[in-house]
Amino acid sequence: MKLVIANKNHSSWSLRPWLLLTEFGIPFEEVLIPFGQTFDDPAWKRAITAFSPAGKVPALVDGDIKVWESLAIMEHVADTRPDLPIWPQDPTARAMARSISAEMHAGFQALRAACPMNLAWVHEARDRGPKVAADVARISAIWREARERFGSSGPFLFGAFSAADAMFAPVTARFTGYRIAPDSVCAAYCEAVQATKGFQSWRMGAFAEPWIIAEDEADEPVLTDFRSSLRRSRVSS
Ligand SMILES: N[C@@H](CCC(=O)N[C@@H](CS)C(=O)NCC(=O)O)C(=O)O
Repeated sequence: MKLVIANKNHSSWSLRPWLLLTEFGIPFEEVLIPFGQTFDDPAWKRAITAFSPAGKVPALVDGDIKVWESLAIMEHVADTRPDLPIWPQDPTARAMARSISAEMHAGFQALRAACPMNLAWVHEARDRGPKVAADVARISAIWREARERFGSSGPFLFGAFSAADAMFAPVTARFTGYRIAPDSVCAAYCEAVQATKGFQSWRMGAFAEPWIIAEDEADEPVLTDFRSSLRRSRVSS
């Protein structure tokens, strides 16, 4: 299998299936096609369209089969690996996991627009308006409900890591990067996702990237820049 992705620092949709495959130990070849200066760079579009008719990342190529859209990729992985608990086994938990993953896939535009994913940067906490607050409230309600009803066997939404956690992983990065900490349950959940080997490895890849996509950066002060700190520590050691 080939998973086609873009910049690890910025491409939140790419992170989702990458993390799923990595956490479940499913072998795949990573094909990273860096964005150009902007998201509609024609050379990037041409390159990505060879893998995805939608012209977006992520895209999965499994032999002759092409799958695009992060959620469809996860379903394809679940279909092809029925031996793995990609979705929770319990039907009630699985129904909720699928519903909240679809809700994530289709929603939370206010949070996504106001707080673009940039793993290298941490911004100051501030009021980002009622629509972002409503998204944050709904996401925290989802996380609290899943943790309370189904999460007793582990630190993830349904106990063990599942596709639902992969779907929400970039949101945990936004909560950290924009210092959104609604409550201790959500803070602990963000920590658990970011402590996975997969997330850590993706983040190190992101820190090693030189690219910044100006149109996708929040226009506000950066409190911490992990990439420059990393470069400084490499130079001084
Ligand atoms: N709904 C899609 C969203 C994919 C998406 O918007 N990907 C972004 C990168 S994170 C992209 O390819 N942007 C380039 C563009 O829109 O031209 C999915 O779930 O895969």
